[in-house]
Amino acid sequence: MTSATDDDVAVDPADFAQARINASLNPQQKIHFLKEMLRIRRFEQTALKYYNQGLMGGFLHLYIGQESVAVGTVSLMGKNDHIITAYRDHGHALAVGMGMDECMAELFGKATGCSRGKGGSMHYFAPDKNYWGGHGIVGGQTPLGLGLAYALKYQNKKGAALCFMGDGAVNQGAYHESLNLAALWKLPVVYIIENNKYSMGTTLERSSAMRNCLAERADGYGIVWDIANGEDLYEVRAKTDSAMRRAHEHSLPTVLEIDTYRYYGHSVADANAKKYRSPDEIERYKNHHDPIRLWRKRLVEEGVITEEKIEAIDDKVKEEASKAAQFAIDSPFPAPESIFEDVYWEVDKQTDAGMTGRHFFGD
Ligand SMILES: Cc1ncc(C[n+]2csc(CCOP(=O)(O)OP(=O)(O)O)c2C)c(N)n1
Ligand SMILES: [Mg+2]
Repeated sequence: MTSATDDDVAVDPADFAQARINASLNPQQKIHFLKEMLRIRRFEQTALKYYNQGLMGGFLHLYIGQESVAVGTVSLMGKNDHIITAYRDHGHALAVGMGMDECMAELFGKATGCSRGKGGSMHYFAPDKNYWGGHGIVGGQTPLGLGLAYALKYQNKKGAALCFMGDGAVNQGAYHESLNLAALWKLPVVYIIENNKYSMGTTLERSSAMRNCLAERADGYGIVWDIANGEDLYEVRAKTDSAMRRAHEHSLPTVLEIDTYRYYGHSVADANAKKYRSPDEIERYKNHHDPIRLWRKRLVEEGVITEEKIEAIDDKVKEEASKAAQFAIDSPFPAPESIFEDVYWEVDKQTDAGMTGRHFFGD
């Protein structure tokens, strides 16, 4: 098996704006993508401020720099499409429509958070939005994503499971076991590798064989793969669309590697943040490859929006993030007596599905 061909996208690869899925976009939709990327960035910048004041426990893995990946891919999700990711999960959560209040409160460990303050940054969940977390074990979400795809096929539903992971997760055994079953059972899963070039403080060069292309390993399983430039929202959407159509129409898996970059340390508490890469490298990405900056420029050039209107949207988004922080500060902590709740869904909800362990496979 080879990488995806140009036919999959059916456009001049240099101009993904003309891809089927992008040519039909109206100005409102394009502005919406900008707003969603700005929401993620402002949400996280606000969270960082309060984290540094010591108001949040646990880790805080920021997604800043990678926003186009979550927004571009999630923008293609329909009713039967599902999503699961690792601990760097704020961007995907906001992109699927989770509210800033519930997400911010979760960071503060408050009872109004999406996981009732018991999960924190790494454990956002919204099953009603087909969003299955937020997982802390590197690669741990890859067999779970496979399970989501299996359930879709089992239920004869035309959908896809989008399973995100970092470049470090491709070296986990669970991922390879998942690829094997995805190919063997022809499951509609799209593995999206967010290649931000680092696993904690370890560069790709030091951690991965075949480091020039992580997706290519899919060849070993006969799975179609592709690489996308994450700084171009049009390209992210075009290539994700091809992968999702392969899942929807043929119930087949895809591995899609998306090149991206994170500006902050692995987590905010990254003691080595300044040791494994140079400030120049970070500045270069911020100045020349920032997905929000590039999308803004593109929309202004296309005549879709003016800089003034973008500033107005940005102001609103900043206000939304500040209000969410205030909501979180004003919210109560979970009651001590609720400590045994929310550990196992089955224990909290004594249903038939719970007794047989068939939640997702039930009606
Ligand atoms: C099985 C396992 N091993 C090690 C860790 C510690 N750890 C947490 S994040 C991480 C790096 C993962 O990097 P990558 O997959 O590239 O994701 P990114 O943080 O860049 O989004 C490691 C080694 C872990 N959580 N789980
Ligand atoms: Mg990484």
